[in-house]
Amino acid sequence: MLTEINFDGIVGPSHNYAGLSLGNLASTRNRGSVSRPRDAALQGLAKMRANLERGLAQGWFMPLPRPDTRWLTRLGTDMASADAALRYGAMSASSMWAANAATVSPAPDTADGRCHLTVANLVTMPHRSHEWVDTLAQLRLAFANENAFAVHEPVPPPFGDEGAANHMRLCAAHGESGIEVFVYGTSGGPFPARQHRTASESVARLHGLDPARTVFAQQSEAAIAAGAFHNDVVAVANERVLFAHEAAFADKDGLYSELRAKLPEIEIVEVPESAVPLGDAITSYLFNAQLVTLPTGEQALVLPGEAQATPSVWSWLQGHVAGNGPIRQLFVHDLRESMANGGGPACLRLRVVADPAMVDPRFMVDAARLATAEAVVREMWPEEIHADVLADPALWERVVDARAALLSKLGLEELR
Ligand code: SUG
Repeated sequence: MLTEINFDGIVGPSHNYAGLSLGNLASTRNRGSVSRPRDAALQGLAKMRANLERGLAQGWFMPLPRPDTRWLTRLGTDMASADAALRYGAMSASSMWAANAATVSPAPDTADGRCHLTVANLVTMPHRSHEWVDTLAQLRLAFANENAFAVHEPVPPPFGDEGAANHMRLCAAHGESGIEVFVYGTSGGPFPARQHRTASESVARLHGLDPARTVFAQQSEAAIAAGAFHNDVVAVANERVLFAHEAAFADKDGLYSELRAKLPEIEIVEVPESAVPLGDAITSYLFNAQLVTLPTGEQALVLPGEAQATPSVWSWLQGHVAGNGPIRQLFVHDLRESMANGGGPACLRLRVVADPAMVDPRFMVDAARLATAEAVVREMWPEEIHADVLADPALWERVVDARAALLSKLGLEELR
């Protein structure tokens, strides 16, 4: 039975605000702020529990090893002597944003009938460029069943690939064959375009997608320049619904007509600039909501608190649910620790359409396993991290021990 499973990244114990992501306005704005790793992880786990209680299939990924001493070794240094930029990079908890772990093509879309995953190389940002090694190890464990899954190595540099954050799938129902939309950037004004078209095309080839059911669309330069460093900051799709800001795409009319031709039942919900200015969409993360299909068949948005706190956004949403639009319910979550680094509800999860029975059960979540993870987080995760403390060996040790405790409680020691 094919189901959409949301795999959320558990926020790691080194979560901090080092301001490493140029073009991600929240990351830059919060540089040097005091982070709260324990609250951050609990906020993420609370979202997982709520989605589970809503009847959605939920999985998770473990935090990656931090500090990443193997990366520093390859750079000829270590935590004691590395400069601050490399030390911050080695301590980053950025793998929490699982939407950047991989691009996923479910079995009904691929030539060999398996679900294909390509780990993202994340080459544009140094602090994220070393995630893929440990993410790949984790994907190979979670999706080890070769009858159901094919897990690919990253597309080689210099072709930047940021995974599912720049990929949307439209279909009549998750278990049916879909249209896969790859969104790439060419320029972003002062900011980098992180997803390269060559990378997107490579992933589509590796996954064995039907070219007639694959679409490549350019992200608008204005959106990147305004802070939409990934497409999922300005657009999200679920089944037959595409929910996007008017300014998301370079050629929206061309894209919409191509999509309508390929999937006649598509419903495009476009939010105009006059109702929600692009700047409000980006600070509120309206489009970085999880757009999900509830067991009733209704679609719902899982939103960050910032969406409710932004008047233009909240009034647009209230108007939509009061009318006949396809989004019928709104759920709001406090994810402010992740949001302060530019990561909303949709960034925190990787969608995999698969049979949950084919996934390594240690990566599937239930209430008891959530309680286990919460207990470890409450006991072991640092309460606060000031950016200057990232140089303190006692913190490095604490982060290593906290992750080790989690892996051991969840039976995942082989990821150490
Ligand atoms: O890559 N932030 C992440 C946020 C990723 C959000 N993901 C999606 N949109 N899918 C990024 O910019 C901040 C790290 C720092 O500043 O310390 C960071 O990496």
